[in-house]
Amino acid sequence: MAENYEKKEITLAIDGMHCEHCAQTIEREVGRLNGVSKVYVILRDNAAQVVYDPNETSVDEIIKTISEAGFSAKEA
Ligand SMILES: [Cu+2]
Repeated sequence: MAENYEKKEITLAIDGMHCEHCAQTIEREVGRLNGVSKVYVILRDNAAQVVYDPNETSVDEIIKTISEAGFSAKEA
């Protein structure tokens, strides 16, 4: 583990989820990003909690990944 390892947690508001499958797609795609250590999607709140290392990825990259999966996201 790098010495400059950091953890940040963000909550994103997600638009476009219809079912548990959508939630799982987001969890899988965001979970694939380098630096993401935890992603938890709450379907009924249209929200996602992500724990990530800002040295390895960024909120912009996480949001872009969610858009590429077919949903829209913004910081809550
Ligand atoms: Cu769905």
